[in-house]
Amino acid sequence: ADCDIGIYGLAVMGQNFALNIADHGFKVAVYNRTKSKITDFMAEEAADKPIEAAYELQDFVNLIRKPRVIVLIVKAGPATDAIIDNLIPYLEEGDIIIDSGNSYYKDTERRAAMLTEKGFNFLGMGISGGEEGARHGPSLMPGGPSEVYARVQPMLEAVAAKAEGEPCVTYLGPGSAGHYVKMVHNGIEYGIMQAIAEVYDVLSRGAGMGAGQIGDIFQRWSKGLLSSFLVDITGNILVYTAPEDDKPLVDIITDSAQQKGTGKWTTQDALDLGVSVPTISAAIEARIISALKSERVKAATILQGPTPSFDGDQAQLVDALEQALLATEICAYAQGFAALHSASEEYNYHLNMADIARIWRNGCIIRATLLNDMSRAFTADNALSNLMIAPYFAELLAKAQSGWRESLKIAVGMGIPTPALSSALAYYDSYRSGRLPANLIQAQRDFFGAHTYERLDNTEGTAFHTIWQEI
Ligand code: 2AM
Repeated sequence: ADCDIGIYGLAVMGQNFALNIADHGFKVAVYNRTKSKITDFMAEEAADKPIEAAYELQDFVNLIRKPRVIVLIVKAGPATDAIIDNLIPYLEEGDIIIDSGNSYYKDTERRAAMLTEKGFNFLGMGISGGEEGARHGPSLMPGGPSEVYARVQPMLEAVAAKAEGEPCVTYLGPGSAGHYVKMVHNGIEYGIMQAIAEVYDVLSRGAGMGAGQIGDIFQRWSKGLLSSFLVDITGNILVYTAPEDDKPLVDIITDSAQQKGTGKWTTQDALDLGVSVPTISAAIEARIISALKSERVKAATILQGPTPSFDGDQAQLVDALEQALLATEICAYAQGFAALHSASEEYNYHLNMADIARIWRNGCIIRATLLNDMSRAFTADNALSNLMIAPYFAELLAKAQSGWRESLKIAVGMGIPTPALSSALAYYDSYRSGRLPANLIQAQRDFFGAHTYERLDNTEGTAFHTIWQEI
């Protein structure tokens, strides 16, 4: 029993995380339900590494030094419950289980309570960065008891991505804080991906540019304020043509997006908490509509709209869209942080927003240069009610807004849908409106349901009701 840690689950993420840990001087025990994956892994990637395999659960657990640390990197949901149940008979008091799947945060709460009750320790830890991140440094989002985190902190700091030398991992908060933060990370990711896709659509279907040309634009943008993983890979994707094809691969890919649920959970929970996350929600809805491929193809022959064409200045459109994308990204992050702010109060996570921005700077899918500035903004004020009003971001939005508005006018005129870019602008315009038309909503509610209203000229919050019309 001299392994420092056990990894349960040898799909690609698990394999890569095991290799990453082994590369940092830790001895790793590995196990997987399907035995052939263990055999293959040991014969190839893990050969010559300080990795030991077991083919039975008892042997796996025996390989690990006590108190044991076992990381689960398996399918989220019932499979995770089944695996924990199977492991329990082999565990001893004080052993630590870390669930690194994309678990729903309420499942994490439940598992933490169950395992703690039995005398075991549990951390729910989000991992982001995909296969590459798991192999060479992911962003890690752990939650649970702080003293349990302290015991695995050196190992996690060693394997996490680094940003300006600092590890992209920190203790986030109790209970399900880690999985909650990971969930919101994925919600922001959905919003940004959709915004990028809309910009591509305006340039492609709208302005008639080829994928390669648009790819060059994204590659240029990725060197500026938009510098980020998602903008960078978009540039690389758009300029790619497979050797066997005669056109860019992106042009051949079916336009139906799939989803696994973490983005949707962000919207669902935000609605429960009464937080507005319209750009994240727009992205979920856009994926849902995209999946209606055959309905859309039929409707295209029935429903009328302009045929996209653009005879304006392409360079100006490109600059305007750069501003629209920048502003929308800021709004997506602002909505995500607002969701975290409410969740932190509601679930007593005591989240430190600057820390979260800091560990998202590298390793994860939403890594972006702007996160440095977000970290600074929250360091200056952790209780910041909305990222948009931090001076640096208010200034960026002020500069971006004319291009943002211009590009949306063009998109709307051409009939190109821009749910993420438009919802972000509506979010910005609503949030900066000292007066919204909710006075009329209140009047309507009072008219048909006697729900009462308050008056601007009455500061005591008195409830008024009017008989609007004799019936
Ligand atoms: P497998 O290789 O045996 O399918 C991602 O799917 C990972 O989760 C894989 O390692 C997979 O194991 C594991 N997994 C999924 N469902 C499981 C279950 N019910 N029990 C054990 N492992 C499971």
